[in-house]
Amino acid sequence: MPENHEDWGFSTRALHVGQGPDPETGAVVQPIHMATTYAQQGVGRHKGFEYSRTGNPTRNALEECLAALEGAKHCLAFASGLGAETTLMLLLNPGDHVVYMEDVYGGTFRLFDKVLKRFGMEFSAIDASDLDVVERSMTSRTRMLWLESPTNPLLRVVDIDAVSEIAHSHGAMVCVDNTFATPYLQQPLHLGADVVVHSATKYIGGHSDVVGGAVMTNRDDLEKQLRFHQNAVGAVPSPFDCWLLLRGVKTLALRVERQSENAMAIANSLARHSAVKRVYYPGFETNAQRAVAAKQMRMFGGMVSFEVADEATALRTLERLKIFALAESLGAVESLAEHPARMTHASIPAAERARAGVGDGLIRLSVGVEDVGDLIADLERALS
Ligand code: P1T
Repeated sequence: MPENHEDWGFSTRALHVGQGPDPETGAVVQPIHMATTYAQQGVGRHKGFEYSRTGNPTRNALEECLAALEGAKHCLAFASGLGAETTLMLLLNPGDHVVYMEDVYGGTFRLFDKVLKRFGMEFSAIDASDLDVVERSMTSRTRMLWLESPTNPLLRVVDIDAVSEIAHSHGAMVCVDNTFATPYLQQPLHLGADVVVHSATKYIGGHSDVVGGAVMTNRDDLEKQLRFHQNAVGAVPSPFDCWLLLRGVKTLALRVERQSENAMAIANSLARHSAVKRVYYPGFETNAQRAVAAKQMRMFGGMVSFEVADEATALRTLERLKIFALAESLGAVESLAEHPARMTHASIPAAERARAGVGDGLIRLSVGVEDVGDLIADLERALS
């Protein structure tokens, strides 16, 4: 790896950090190291690898590359976003209190509510876009503030810099799930966060063909504990999955630029449609945190949500789409559409969903890289 990669632009790092011509063969693409174990010259004398759960050269390459993209000192790769989240949360202890943004991915809520609460951790859901609410939610036992920004599915934006200052003044660490923004659009560690989490299944992979996760941090103390847990818990990605993620990430900037442009055009077109009650897009004038989004994001991202009259209208619209696939997940080159209340956020009880503002008439779009005119025409036809 070149030594001066800190000076490189984002895409140069995406293509070259952790990778590069193989010193033995000259291959310009990172090899897939499938070996589960490594021969030792004598007990404990080896070339840096012993057993593939503990360390694998293809995974190392991915971790180096993703660390460089997020502007982080350390990255640890996992078998899924939730594998990354679970391993991270195991740093906490029974009795520890976690404050989290109320509008998060349903699977994150399920992990907190149905799994970690059983082990004595306590969770409070808040609107972290309101700084007074963040301040009031901190207790002497609060160890972590957990954010998504933009959130899933309402695309609310949190001022990462401001909330990090509040959390740190109470001795709590800040974790940002940066899945929706991607490291290309937003780098939370530079805004004061202690840890970043990704579902790499989404924009990092980018092609709907690999499930993965990652945790990044600049803190050596956290890296040491996380590295221990990565091995002790074992939710590691396969070498082939690491290779697919490395291949996907090379075009992250290109894809996200096109997706952001397409999403902005779609948000504008939906806002003019008589069947649409409300559009949620961080770059949209109606978004209360547009100024914060503009301050901390390079562009506004490829996700758009909107409300139609009711559930029946939402389901009918989704079934009539032809280019947008009716599917969970997001961040891929092809456009996807889904119904959060019945799909990605169904694990959140109806009352809590309603409190967070995730209504039955809500549709979430993951805008791909297709020709935007075709996407707008698809939506208009489905809404007619
Ligand atoms: O699916 P997995 O790789 O385990 O990642 C979980 C996850 C974590 N964080 C955010 C913000 C996410 O959106 C997800 C997964 N989300 C979906 C599958 C979805 O359609 O929203």
